[in-house]
Amino acid sequence: MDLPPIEAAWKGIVADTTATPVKIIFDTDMGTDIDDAIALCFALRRPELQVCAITTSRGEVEQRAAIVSRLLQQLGREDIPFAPGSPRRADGSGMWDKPVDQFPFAGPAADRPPPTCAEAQELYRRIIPAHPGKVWLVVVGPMTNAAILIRDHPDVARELRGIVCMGGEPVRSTAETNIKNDPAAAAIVCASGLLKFAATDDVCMRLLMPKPDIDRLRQAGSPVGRALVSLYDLYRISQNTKPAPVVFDLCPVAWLFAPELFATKTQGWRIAAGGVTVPANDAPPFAASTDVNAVALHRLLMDTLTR
Ligand SMILES: [Ca+2]
Repeated sequence: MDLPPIEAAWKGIVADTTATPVKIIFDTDMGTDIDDAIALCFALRRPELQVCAITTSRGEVEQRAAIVSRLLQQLGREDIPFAPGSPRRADGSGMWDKPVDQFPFAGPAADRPPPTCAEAQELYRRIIPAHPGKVWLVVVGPMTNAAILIRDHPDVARELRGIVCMGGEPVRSTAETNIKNDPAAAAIVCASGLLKFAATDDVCMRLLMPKPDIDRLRQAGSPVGRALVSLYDLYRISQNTKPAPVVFDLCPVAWLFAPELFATKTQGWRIAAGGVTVPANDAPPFAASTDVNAVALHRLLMDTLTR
């Protein structure tokens, strides 16, 4: 870590792990890659965390919300409110990236609960002010919904404890997918001062979930294991660029209660053309990951999902 704990606390860029469970809203582009569902299941099973709501992003937000609905139903967590987010980017442009391959998991609409609210912002306005200064927004897709909250409902955004995200790649100067999918949204979030931790692409890449892990889930036969294997089998049909799932989205969730698993560098970002994240001295600081104890975090993940 580049910051001693007291200095980090003074800067407000550590989670308050003494006030557990940490309340989170999970904002996800679930349905394309598999790591969103893995990270959500992890969060639901951690006693240190309380998932207060789930919202969706990256176009096809209704399909992604339908997957969330079925997943919550299968896990017996229909008490958790969820809503689709904005189908358009923060600047109003249309967004289409990749098909929602896992949508068949959702099954018929009549067999699963409908969204709690018509739209994510309504859910944010309901949940965040009810727990002022307590709720973290965990953004593991494009930052669209967070940016719209900050821009259109700043009084509600100010009542967040903070935002953590999976996104950005300040080392290699390439555009990471979540930032690239809505650069205008990322610019709003990075300028807001609300971002406290970013799990960067180069660091998250170190967290793999190879086939023996999937086999363990399959053998576990638990509701979590069955749901994740069902989603994984749909994901495997289409994906062909990775040797195994990379569990990107686990990182910001884990940081909220186990920040010691990460090394970080305090920096701010500006968003350059195409969604490249560039360190900038005049941007509000947050903790950007520079390393992760991948062995310990992988063990924590598998213990949590299979116990
Ligand atoms: Ca994601």
